[in-house]
Amino acid sequence: MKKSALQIARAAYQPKLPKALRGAVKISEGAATQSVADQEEIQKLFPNTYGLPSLTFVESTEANNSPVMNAGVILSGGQAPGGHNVIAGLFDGLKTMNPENKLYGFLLGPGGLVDHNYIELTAEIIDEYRNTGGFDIIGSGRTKLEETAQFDKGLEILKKLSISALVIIGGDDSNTNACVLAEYYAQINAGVQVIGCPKTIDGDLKNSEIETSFGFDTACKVYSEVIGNIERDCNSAKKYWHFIKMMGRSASHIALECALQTQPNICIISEEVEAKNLTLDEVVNQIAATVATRAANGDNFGTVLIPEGLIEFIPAMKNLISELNDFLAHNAAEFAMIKKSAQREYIIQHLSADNATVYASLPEGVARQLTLDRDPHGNVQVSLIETEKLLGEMVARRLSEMKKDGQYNGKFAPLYHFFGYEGRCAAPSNFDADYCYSLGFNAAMLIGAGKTGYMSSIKNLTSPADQWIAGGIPITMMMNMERRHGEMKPVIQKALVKLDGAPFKAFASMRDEWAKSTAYIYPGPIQYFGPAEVCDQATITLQLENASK
Ligand code: FBP
Repeated sequence: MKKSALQIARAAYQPKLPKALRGAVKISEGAATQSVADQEEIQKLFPNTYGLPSLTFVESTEANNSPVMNAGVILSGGQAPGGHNVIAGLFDGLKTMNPENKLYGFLLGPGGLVDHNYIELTAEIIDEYRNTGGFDIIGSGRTKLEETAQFDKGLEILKKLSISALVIIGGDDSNTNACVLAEYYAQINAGVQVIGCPKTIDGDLKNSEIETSFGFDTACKVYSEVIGNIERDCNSAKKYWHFIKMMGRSASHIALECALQTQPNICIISEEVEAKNLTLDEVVNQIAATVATRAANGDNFGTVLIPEGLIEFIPAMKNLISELNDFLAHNAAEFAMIKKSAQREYIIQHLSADNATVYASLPEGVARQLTLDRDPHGNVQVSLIETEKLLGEMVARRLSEMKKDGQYNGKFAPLYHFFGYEGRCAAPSNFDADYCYSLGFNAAMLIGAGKTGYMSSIKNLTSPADQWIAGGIPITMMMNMERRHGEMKPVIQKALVKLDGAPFKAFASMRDEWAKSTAYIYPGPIQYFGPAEVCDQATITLQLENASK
């Protein structure tokens, strides 16, 4: 296969590992852990994997001789830069433990385990994918692993291939499923360990022990490069308002990080909208007010960042979506029979009065998008909702009212963008290449130590890689009970933007200035070769969070 010059140069990059993982390791056990909330219920549901200690690997002088074993790996959910390096690190870790060890990859996500679709990942295959973006080495998928029948079906192929450990690389939902699977296999004495790895560009799988999910760094740097380019275009032509929707299903971490990197005129943070109980009209009025202020200074241009999950954080919309989720989960078959032209009316008739009023007020397109199929985890597919257009059109309407009242006298020409898929498979930054390789290598060490129900954890990430701390965190520690598909379920708690956290505070202290003046920053493309301050910087979010600890 023909390769670009950068691909060839990148293939030779040797990712950095934490010092403790460069030779033989031994485990230092922390105190017993408990879940972040709902301890009694979680403990009851996970009797075998609850309360385990957190683990840290430290250097050892004794060689780690381990018997031959086989492992399996699954990529689950949305792509995130660095997934291939997790697999490469896992492969190298397994081979370090015993060169006879084998690694199998299940194809197209968790479905590959259930349907027995797999390949053996040989050194030749792995070498083709080192330091590359994408998940195409084995593909990904969103099949939810939650039924005992699926676990048993999976066990058949694991036994057939003599696989005694499975690594699931995924986001909060997939790691929740990894934990359920670990518990089940422990309970039936299946002889299969399950280890999770924290993946998602959304950056919402993090907590006191997991500093960031992989892929967030690269994706934000790719988006920030393009936002910077748009800002420069915008500041050159001085005639457009750019409404840019940023991926991130729920939390606004991506929008916030990109705002810190590029200093746009406006960035909406969904979590703040919810905390202030803002209505859609209030959000629109705020944007329109900034457009008017800039116009009064002769600046009929600007950039607005909008997190894709915004709609679910506007309290009235949140209530509506929550009722719609329950309603559609219980009436899917009947709804599917309704003619498209009658669906809106059908929904209005079946919702409670308040929600029906909100639903009826929505533009046709958005109303339809809210009833589209949920993803397998029951989430609304917010990436399909054109929030940027909804806001842009509402701002235009508001500005024409303001014009009539003499409060605005400018030109408003909006342009719309959505940055999501173009960042998910980018070649990983040095940070993600190193972090992912370490996560995978570390997962192999957890397997070697006989652990199950743990998430691979690499900490101290704003220090140079040799000072990173490697270990394992019991997945049950991250769990609480939440309503899903109309039922209470144990799930990993999603990390939303904290309004008292350092990244939001830094943003809030500067945003009024960014709104008025034109203070754009142009980050430029990710650099792989050159000085460490250009190539190896962690995200601003991570730097601010770690500095505030
Ligand atoms: P994960 O949580 O699985 O990592 O996926 C994140 C994400 O990229 C979201 O930002 C986005 O809303 C969603 O996936 C899009 O899903 P799909 O890839 O199915 O279109």
